[in-house]
Amino acid sequence: MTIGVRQTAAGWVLAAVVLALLAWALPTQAGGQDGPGFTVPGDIDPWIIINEVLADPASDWNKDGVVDAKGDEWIELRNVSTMPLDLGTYFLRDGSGDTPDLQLSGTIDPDEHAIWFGSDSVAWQAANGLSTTGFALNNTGDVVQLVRSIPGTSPVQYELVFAVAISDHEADDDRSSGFDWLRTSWQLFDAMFPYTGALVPVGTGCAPSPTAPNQCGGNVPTESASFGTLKATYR
Ligand SMILES: [Ca+2]
Ligand SMILES: [Ca+2]
Ligand SMILES: [Ca+2]
Repeated sequence: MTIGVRQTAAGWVLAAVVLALLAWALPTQAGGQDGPGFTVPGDIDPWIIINEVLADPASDWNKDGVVDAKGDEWIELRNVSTMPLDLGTYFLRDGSGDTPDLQLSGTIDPDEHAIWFGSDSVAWQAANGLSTTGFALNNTGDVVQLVRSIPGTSPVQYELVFAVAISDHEADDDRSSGFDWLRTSWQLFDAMFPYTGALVPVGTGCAPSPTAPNQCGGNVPTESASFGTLKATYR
């Protein structure tokens, strides 16, 4: 599944992705939510975003000594709110089916960039008697979803929190893609395997940045309005 992420407004990206995902019918609740920098439809919770994804690893990203197509995939989340958030009810999954690939845990601080590897997913799946497929992010493109369990549902149901779409040329050896600092565009980080084609997102020559802010070219957080979060990031 490939969804264009060419739009310049992050909200637009989300709207397009979410509309495409509605057929998968995650349980819905009434009302939209507004958050920092976003006005979004439906159930989208803008306080935590999928900030960067690397779907086709060719390096030992999780530093376990082995380069593994499954274990070294990674997904970076960013807390774009102003408060610490408990991740215990959040899950990650790709576009194949409703079953989550990983339950998250711990808390994420404001502007913290937290990362989960395919190996984390495998470990969680093994511990829960599930098939150990990991995230299984398709190298021809995929959708990555952050979902949250709905309290009181049995069997447990999930609501969509955030989703991004990765296209074929983004899911190639050690290329990641993600939002710029202001979350206004979706960029390709292809320093390790330059992309010279014309598809968007186009090549930037910038490097993947697991657990760090996505900064690329002039795309550095310099606005005075974000000084507080900037300070928090580098404290
Ligand atoms: Ca993959
Ligand atoms: Ca590894
Ligand atoms: Ca990053």
